[in-house]
Amino acid sequence: MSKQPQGMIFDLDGVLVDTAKYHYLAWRRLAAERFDLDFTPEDNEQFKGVNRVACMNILCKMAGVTLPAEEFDALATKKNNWYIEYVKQMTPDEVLPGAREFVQACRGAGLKTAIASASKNCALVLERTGIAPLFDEVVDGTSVTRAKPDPEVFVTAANRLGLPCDVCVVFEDAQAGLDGAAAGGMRSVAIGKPEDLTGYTLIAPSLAQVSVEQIKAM
Ligand code: B16
Ligand code: MG
Repeated sequence: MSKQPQGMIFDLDGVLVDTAKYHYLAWRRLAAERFDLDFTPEDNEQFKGVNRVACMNILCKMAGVTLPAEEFDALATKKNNWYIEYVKQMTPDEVLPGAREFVQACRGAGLKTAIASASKNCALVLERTGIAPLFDEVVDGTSVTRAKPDPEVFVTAANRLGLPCDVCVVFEDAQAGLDGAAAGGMRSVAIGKPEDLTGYTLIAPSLAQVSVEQIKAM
């Protein structure tokens, strides 16, 4: 029998906040400007949960080019600057439906909470949306070296919460993140559609459709 969950580890983009659309718009602009590529929402699925350098590698592969390191870095920076412009305009309204309420309910039930995000812009997103006080720990792309699906970001979050991985549950919208949770020996709740995702313990369209009772019964 599985152990009772004690730690809730949340991905940021696409689970707690609606920033996935801004990443998409910035990659789409770069793909059009530099490679004359039409970057579709389907292409974007591969970019979810994956760190910036890994996303650039996928884009170069899609365009069929190998870039010198200097241009590679310059393009990644350009995309990031566009993304930051969007994030600077964010308001607390862009916290996803049910997210604040669900995290609060978890804390009210005595569960520990953490963020595990690939993003190096996590601090700015938290500042704009005001949700940082809801979390005991934040682990982001500035404190880990290996990209999801490597479990490093989730295992680091569990360690910082002072909990073993088998009592932690990961909430993720990206396949790379669900794979990372499984590799770290954690149960997971997929946020999204069953046709896009696999390898999870539970699935729901958003945190508005998940209850603490369901998690405790996992
Ligand atoms: P940045 P998450 C991820 O955040 C995004 O899903 C992914 O699309 C993005 O490329 C990655 O962060 C890196 O973000 O360029 O801001 O460092 O879903 O792990 O919270
Ligand atoms: Mg995500």
